[in-house]
Amino acid sequence: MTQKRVLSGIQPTSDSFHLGNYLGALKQWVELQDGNDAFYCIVDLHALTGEIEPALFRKRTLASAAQLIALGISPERSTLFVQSHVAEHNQLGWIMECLAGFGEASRMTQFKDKSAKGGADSARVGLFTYPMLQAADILLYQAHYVPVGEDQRQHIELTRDLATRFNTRFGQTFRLPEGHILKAGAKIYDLQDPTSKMSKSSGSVAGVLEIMDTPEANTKKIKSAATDAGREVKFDEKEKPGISNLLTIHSALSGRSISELENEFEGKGYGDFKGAVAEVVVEYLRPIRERALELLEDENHLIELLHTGADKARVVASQTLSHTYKNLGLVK
Ligand code: ATP
Ligand code: LTN
Repeated sequence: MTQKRVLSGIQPTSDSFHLGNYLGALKQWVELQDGNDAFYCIVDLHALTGEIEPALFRKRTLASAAQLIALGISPERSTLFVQSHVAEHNQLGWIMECLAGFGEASRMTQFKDKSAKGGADSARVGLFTYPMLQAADILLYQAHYVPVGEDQRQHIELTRDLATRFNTRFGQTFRLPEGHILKAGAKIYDLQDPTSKMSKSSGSVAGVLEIMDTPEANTKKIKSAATDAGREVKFDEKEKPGISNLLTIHSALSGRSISELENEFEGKGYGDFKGAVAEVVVEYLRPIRERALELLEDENHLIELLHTGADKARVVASQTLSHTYKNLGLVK
């Protein structure tokens, strides 16, 4: 088979994915379905590293599935599944934890950032071991490519290091995956604070453009986005982080180049430009939101699709796991 394996995951940590998730990662997920053997996973176990509320958590997992399908992940062409449905993830996760060094795990910036945010005492052990479970997600499927946003680069590097270490010590077992990280759109910033990334768990949603938000809410967020000194619509990430972020968003969704947009808005103010960005965003998201809401009306059907996905995923995952156990000398 000449098709390449693709694997990625996303946490069901909010009612809605945001435009950063879409432009940084999910848009690539959709594109990579063509010509590849793609596995996409809703990583509910990873989400347990934060606060959860059971009823809401269940709802969010299903809403994540609905949004993924609505934005173009086809359950027929790809394998779409929930991480906790495939127990091999935990099983290989443990092996990865036994392979990783305490020092290298301590250097993971996502862990450092997230544990610093909540205070050292509130950080869970699971937050620390999170990257090893992620490595297991990837290595189980012998993935060639892992489409993610820029913030995940370090976790992919760790995954490669762990795979190399295992292969060297115990014999060829895992393929070394490569990150598939876009240059444009790889990092979308918060509209209110354009120096930090747009994030589901940032605390405030005022600067976060959500797929499931109403058109009115998203228009309002864009119109009240923080802008920069001056009045010129120009891409300059240092001096004009707010406007540059909006230019990136417009360009990624409209398919028009940044310089084309700069020319169009030359001599016009920020107000006109924001109006145009709002229109592009709202019209792009409208059909996605509607389709997701439609899918959520039939929960049983959605769950059935996810079970079918998990059955397909398990076939591949169990093969890798038994090969791993064998190479480790675990008695069968
Ligand atoms: P959380 O705040 O709960 O960590 P998040 O909003 O950062 O969530 P994740 O579930 O961690 O989202 O990420 C899903 C995917 O979206 C990842 O591949 C990540 O790289 C990408 N991503 C997240 N935020 C952005 C962003 N602001 N710009 C570009 N890509 C992003
Ligand atoms: N850590 C990732 C989510 C994630 C993931 C994965 C991404 C978990 N497992 C496997 C790619 C491949 C995040 O925070 N975005």
